[in-house]
Amino acid sequence: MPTDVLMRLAEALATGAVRVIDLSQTLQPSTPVIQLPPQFGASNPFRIEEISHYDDRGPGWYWNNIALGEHTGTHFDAPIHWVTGKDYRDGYTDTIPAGRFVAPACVIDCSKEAAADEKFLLEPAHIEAWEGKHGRIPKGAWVLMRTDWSKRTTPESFLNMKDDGPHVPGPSAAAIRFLIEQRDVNGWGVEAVGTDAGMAFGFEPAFPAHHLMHGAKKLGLASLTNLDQLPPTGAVLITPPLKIKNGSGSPLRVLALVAG
Ligand code: 23J
Ligand code: MN
Repeated sequence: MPTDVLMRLAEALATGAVRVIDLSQTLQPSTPVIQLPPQFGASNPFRIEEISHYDDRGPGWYWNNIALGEHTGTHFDAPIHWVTGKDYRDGYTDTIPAGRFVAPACVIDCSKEAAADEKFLLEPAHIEAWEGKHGRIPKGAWVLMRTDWSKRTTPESFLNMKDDGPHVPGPSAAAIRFLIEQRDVNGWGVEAVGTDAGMAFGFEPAFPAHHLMHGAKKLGLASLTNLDQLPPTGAVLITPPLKIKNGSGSPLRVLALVAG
């Protein structure tokens, strides 16, 4: 019986006592991309183009060229993404300390609330009610908002754009402030296209999950899936972005280690 902690982890993975759950969407040309008002620059959708497929362009190999915006599909938001984080030299995808890419997760289930109200906002009172059942959010943890939004499989229903803006659930500014100031989290993750609520352009401050989290060197994860397969506490996330020089974020594979 191995006693070293990592050898015990390896054995638990081999026996299935610890499972790996993929929290990433499949990246494809139809992957929804955030839509900002037309006066702002636009993020490109995912594109893929075959180089060769065991054919006269390459008889023994298959490969593709890809192109995409940094914030496409399941993706990571680096602190430098927002103007409030612009002076953090360790806030780019290539300079964030790698230790921050492995951290525990607290999952707050807001699926019933989001089903009843597409503009549901998580407030500090919801977080404190969650802590009453599951314990205090530890320093350095990810906090993930489960909404079951990833079960919306058409781009239209996922983005849910209405005349007054996207009707998409997310955090209030007060909830984000609480997670930073009272809990010192690693970052904030959601199932929706961006870490902020759909109507967050009108919040004070605008886009608080970006403005406040990144201003505090915190990280973001967007377009997560399978959050319904995670326990409220106890999962460990592995979330390394691509090491893009001066990158503001990147698509990534998000893995959760779950015991039992
Ligand atoms: C740029 C501007 C506003 C937003 C975003 C990007 C994102 O959600 C993102 O993917 O970081 S809200
Ligand atoms: Mn982003």
